[in-house]
Amino acid sequence: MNSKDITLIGVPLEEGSGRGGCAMGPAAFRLAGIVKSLEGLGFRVSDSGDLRPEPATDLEERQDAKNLPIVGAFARALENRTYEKAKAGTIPVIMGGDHSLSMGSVPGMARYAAGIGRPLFVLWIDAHADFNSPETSPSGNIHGMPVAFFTGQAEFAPILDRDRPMVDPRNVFQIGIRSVDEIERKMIAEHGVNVFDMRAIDENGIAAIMLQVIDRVNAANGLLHVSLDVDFLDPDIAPGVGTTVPGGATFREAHLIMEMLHDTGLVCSLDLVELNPFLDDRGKSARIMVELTASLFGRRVLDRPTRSA
Ligand code: HAR
Ligand code: MN
Ligand code: MN
Ligand code: MN
Repeated sequence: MNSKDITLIGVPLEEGSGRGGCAMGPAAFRLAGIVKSLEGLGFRVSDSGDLRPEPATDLEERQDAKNLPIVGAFARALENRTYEKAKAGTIPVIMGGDHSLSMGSVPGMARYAAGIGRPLFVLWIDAHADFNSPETSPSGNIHGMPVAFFTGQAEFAPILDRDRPMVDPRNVFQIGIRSVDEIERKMIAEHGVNVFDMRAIDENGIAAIMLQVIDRVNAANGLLHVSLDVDFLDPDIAPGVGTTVPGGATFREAHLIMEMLHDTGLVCSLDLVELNPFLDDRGKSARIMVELTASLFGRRVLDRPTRSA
């Protein structure tokens, strides 16, 4: 999208993750200078503050989808806020919060995309596939379920309208995957999710993978929502996350993804998720996430001829 307006949406949600800390994420992103760094790139940035919904009284507590009343309330509030801010012509940047928030941000963008007649694609940058359902989840933590939810494969409660636009699982690209549960592995294959695991990155390099993704979105005249989980990065460079998995992406691999995406102009919205400031080392994970955001929105070292579509 070519908008020069960004709306920040704070989502202090941690109940999807099974531990405390992610609720401090929005404050840490602000402290790490996200507003100034985007303004420095020529954007008008409006911080819409933090969502603070009350737990939904119509959703029930259950052991296989923990804290559903509050997670569901956040999904509803965020679906709406994301949709409205996109419809107003701005680029929503969602500061999480754990990854269950994508049960709100992605459906909100799917509603927006459907309204303008374009397909929504999702780039899921994560160590995890997050394709569990309450039936398959080993933990009951909802942050392991959002992809199954927004593709319509895990409608485990009346959280959002069942007739809402879903994302076609074949329009989901996952990069950096290195921790997948047994049933999840079958599910993502069965539904045609495009998965580039760490081995694919090692064997082909990030650039070749990204060109495939970009070509697919371009060919369909799609919009691209980017969902960036801190644990995509190697724990050495980003320790501020509850679910570290060894063998993650390097600083340069992550930046190259963002730089290549910027040049396409396809990105319509961004989730920054799973940052846990309580586990961080002197703010370094918050800072690297803000730097990656800057790269996505055009920070560059030297000018380059833009790759045409
Ligand atoms: N697959 C595991 C589960 O469902 C762990 C999921 C962890 N997810 C995140 N987000 N940290 O990617 O319980
Ligand atoms: Mn995740
Ligand atoms: Mn993850
Ligand atoms: Mn199915």
